[in-house]
Amino acid sequence: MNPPAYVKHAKLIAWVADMVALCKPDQVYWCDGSEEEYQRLCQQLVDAGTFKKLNPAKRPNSFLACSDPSDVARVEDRTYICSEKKEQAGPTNNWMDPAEMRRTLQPLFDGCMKGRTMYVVPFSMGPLGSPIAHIGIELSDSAYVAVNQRIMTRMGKAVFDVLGADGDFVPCVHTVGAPLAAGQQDVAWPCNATKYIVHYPQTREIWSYGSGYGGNALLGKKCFALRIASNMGRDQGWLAEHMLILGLTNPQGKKYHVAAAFPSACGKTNFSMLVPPAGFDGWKVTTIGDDIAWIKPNAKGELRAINPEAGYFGVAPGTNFHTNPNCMASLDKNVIFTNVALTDDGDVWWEGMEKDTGHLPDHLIDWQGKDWTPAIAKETGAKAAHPNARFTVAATNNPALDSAWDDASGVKIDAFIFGGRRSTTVPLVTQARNWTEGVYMAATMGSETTAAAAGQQGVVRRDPFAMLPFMGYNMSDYFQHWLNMGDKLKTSGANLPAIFCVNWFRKGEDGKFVWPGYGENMRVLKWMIDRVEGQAKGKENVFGISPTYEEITWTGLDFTPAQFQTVTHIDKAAWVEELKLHEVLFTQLAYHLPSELTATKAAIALRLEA
Ligand code: SAT
Ligand code: MN
Repeated sequence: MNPPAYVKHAKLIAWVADMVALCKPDQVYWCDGSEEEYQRLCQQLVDAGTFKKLNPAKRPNSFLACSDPSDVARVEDRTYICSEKKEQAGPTNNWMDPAEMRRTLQPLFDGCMKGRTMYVVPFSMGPLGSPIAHIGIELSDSAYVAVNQRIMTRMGKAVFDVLGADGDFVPCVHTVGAPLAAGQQDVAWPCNATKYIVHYPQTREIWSYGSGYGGNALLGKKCFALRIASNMGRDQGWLAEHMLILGLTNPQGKKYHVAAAFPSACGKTNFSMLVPPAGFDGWKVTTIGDDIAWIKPNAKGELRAINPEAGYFGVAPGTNFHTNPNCMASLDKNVIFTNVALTDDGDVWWEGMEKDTGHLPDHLIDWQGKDWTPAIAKETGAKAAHPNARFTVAATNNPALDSAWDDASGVKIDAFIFGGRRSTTVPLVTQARNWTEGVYMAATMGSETTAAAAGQQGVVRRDPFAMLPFMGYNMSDYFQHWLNMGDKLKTSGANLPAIFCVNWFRKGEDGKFVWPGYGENMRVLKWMIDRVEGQAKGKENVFGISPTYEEITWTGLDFTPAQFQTVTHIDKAAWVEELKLHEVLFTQLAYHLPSELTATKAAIALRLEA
């Protein structure tokens, strides 16, 4: 129960005591982050039936967890931003008055950990002690959360050294919402049908109830690193973004850093681990982060970025040696898999792996524990792995890990990329002519929804900056924050990063993707670097600058000018419709919407008419 002697932070100790009094766990366990502890907790999860240990000859030190079928993704409609006023949360967030929310949660949290252990999980988002990093303490009654947090964050004892006696931390309370009565048998994946994922931006607190899954439960990720951190960033003059960060080194050894925003499950992990295709000898892509970037301007006006996470919680289905060889190599040991299928020899399998082996397995146990065979799949359409099945793996497993990934001062961002999943309308790549036009592109991004969130898939929704589910305050104020950041950097005389918008997902008349994607995206990256270096002229279109066919390096790929036309052409009629949808968004976001954005839209409309 008592904190270890190395915890010197009176306020933290008092808060934990308060939470123990509220949640009433049977035991309190302070995580130290050691390997011994990790092994012990994993074994405990095996004994509880939550984890299955995989065949060590096939997947050393790896485990499979299968969740309750009702608890497989983030629950956006149960996610709340409880700022003081509704306008501060803005029209894109669920809001409840903080006092009312506290009254709602109080009875739910009262005794919620009965019969369970409360794990005290100290973690740093970002390199320990980095000026860009911040600390959180998660209290959770889930050992699954504790072991995942050890991979996903810098978790353990050393955090208390950084925190000292009075350092700042974000308090995060998480419960699966399934107290156990005396003698009651636990289930393999406890959770509750009632779920609340609650953020109090003013007091920088996170309270999560009822789910054990991913972004609902690993509170360092979306809850802290995006929703709470976006508030910190606005107040303190930095950016918390849903972006991967990659390093790109050219054959001459010059290195660039690119941060790219895509909605969940649109290939950020693949892009961050990209292997350059044939014809790009001497080019190297290295990973700094695959999901989240914290970006702070330094004294020189450079934007310095860190990856606040220490691991990847990536989508397994679709991952194979063609789409992401570095990721497959990362997954060969020390992995926690969630909701993939189990093979008869104790390994894992998911849809997409048949592309590597050339055939489907004869038999599997699917993510719900049922028999799976190709015949059953054909008849019922049953997926062996849930479409949002995930792996949790340490960044240090990644063979393409950037040497600066753990650098406390971050890396300098040279370009931003914003990408949605759109089967029509949006061309392969466009560069904004200036910062404001870039912010406009990011603000009006649209994307077809994916399995990363519970609900209908494949419908186009506006997803500004790929932040729609992760914005911790009013979206329009966030646009303003980006515009202000540009102004500030300009006045400091710094070179602003270039801004590009991409769409890998355009489809042809046959309904198939036209652009080959994956490693071939290197061709687009190279054009971006040529633009940054002033070596590609590009051509102006109604809303930015796009490449000519000749400006793209095509060595090793058979991609005709006609195909290029299909993925790049701007259909004026479609854009007239698209602008109407921007108008719908701007009407929704009218409160505090920066006038620069409406002016940019008007300018595009004029060019469309011309
Ligand atoms: O479940 S998570 O929120 O962690 C993953 C995602 O949506 O990208
Ligand atoms: Mn994400």
